[in-house]
Amino acid sequence: MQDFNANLRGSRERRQMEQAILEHENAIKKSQVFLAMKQQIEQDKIAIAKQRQQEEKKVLMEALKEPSSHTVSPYDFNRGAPKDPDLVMKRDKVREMMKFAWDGYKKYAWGANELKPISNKGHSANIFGNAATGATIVDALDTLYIMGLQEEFMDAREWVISSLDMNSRTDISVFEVNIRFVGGLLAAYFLSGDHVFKNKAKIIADKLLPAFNTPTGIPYALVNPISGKARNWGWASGGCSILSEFGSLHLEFSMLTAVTGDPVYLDKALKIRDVLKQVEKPNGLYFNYLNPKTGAWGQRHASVGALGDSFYEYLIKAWILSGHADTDARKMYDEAVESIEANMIKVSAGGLTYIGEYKSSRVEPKMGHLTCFAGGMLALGAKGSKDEQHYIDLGAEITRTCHESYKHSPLKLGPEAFGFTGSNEAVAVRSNEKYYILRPEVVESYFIMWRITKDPKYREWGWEAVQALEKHCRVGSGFSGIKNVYEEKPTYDDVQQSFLLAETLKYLYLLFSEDELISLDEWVFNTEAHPFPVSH
Ligand code: DMJ
Repeated sequence: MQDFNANLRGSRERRQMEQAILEHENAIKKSQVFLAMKQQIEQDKIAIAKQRQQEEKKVLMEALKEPSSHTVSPYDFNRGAPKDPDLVMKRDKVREMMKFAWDGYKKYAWGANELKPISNKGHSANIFGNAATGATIVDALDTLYIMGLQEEFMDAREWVISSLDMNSRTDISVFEVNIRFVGGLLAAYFLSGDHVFKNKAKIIADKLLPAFNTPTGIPYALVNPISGKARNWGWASGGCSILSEFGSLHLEFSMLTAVTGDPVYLDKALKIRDVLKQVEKPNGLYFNYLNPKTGAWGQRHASVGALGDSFYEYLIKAWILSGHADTDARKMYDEAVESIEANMIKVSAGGLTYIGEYKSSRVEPKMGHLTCFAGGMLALGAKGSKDEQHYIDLGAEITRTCHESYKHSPLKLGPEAFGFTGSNEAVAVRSNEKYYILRPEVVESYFIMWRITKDPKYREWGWEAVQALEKHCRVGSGFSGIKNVYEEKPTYDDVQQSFLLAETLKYLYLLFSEDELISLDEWVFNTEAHPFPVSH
């Protein structure tokens, strides 16, 4: 009986084992099939991407043969050269820094999005979809042109024709591609008059259009350039789109319509504006998150820094760019600024004016480096407002506060965010806010404030920034961000952001040029500092 039971158990165990082996083998076979399918899908995607790339190149070449209805003459970059030897020296220094940053990128990271100036290799952030799409080349084009770095500009042009390809297989950010690529190419077109740039801008902008297929017309944040599938960032308040992202398309899209004659771009931008005009604005505030399916706000946070910033900038700039014809934009800007002033602008105990972060009816006494562009924006919006001097003064105060944040660091470079509580004002409190990544907003405000007020302190502050960048950020083959601006001996993040070349160095160069070079009466900068001509 014992033997019988043991046999029975033995054969049951054996059957179970055989069954397990069978299942295991089936699973292996299945995963091999899945792997083969995955490889096939990847290969198909590569094939589609290659085919698209070739088709686009053909379209580009064909378009170049045809006479264009929209033409511009090349801009004379020699205008606005300073005569004062001190200014000449300072401007030449900035030009040399640009050349250094460019040469390092060209030598070690050509075609990659950005340079790692210490490890001497390419770098890409996920905003670019992790593909090598030459963000630095496109972002730098107009700065090279303005600085008269002609050989470098022509190298960049060649690369745009032969290799600029946005058919990456991963999702790309609608906002980043718009401000850096579409904006950069359009500005290169307006300055050089070369149709290559205009046609390439259209090819890239067209890849963003599927993101607008939502019930409200508010676009998603990310789009796949091959499949056209779009989605929002997983972290953005339950599937919401972000105000600074979908609110910063108007300048580029209205310019695209102007140069191509195709109304589709401006229509998309106006649809967004309609939604924003109609949505309820408690206390007159726009919040950072909006659901593209329902048109309702998400989390009730408002900011003139991260997540909100360039939406406000684009309202006033749309008015200026249109030659003051876009009165809707002006009205929206004036009302928004009044609400920001009433709800978010505070004066610290030490007398510093700052724009705080509005979070569910409370204002956090903290300002981001990103918010520092607002000094320039407020001064730019002064003309045509109810009280011109008031807004110039407000812009000046915000700019002074941002300068304080630089002054308080031993490196004379400002942190990512700084607080206003306790006795140490305009200083970063949290350790993860002490970094500086070559951002432009503070020098951007120096530049605009200088052009509007002619107060020499803005040039002095700009020169302080040049010296600090040169002394602390210049490393190996380029410029690097710094992990903690309060450490006398800096440690580096080893990334040369493309906006150093697009914005920071461009604004500094213009700060030491005369007003005729990219006059503010004739040009409007997009949020990545790419200039577009004012419509007359
Ligand atoms: C740039 O890409 C643009 O200026 C954008 O509007 C905000 N952030 C960076 C620079 O800091």
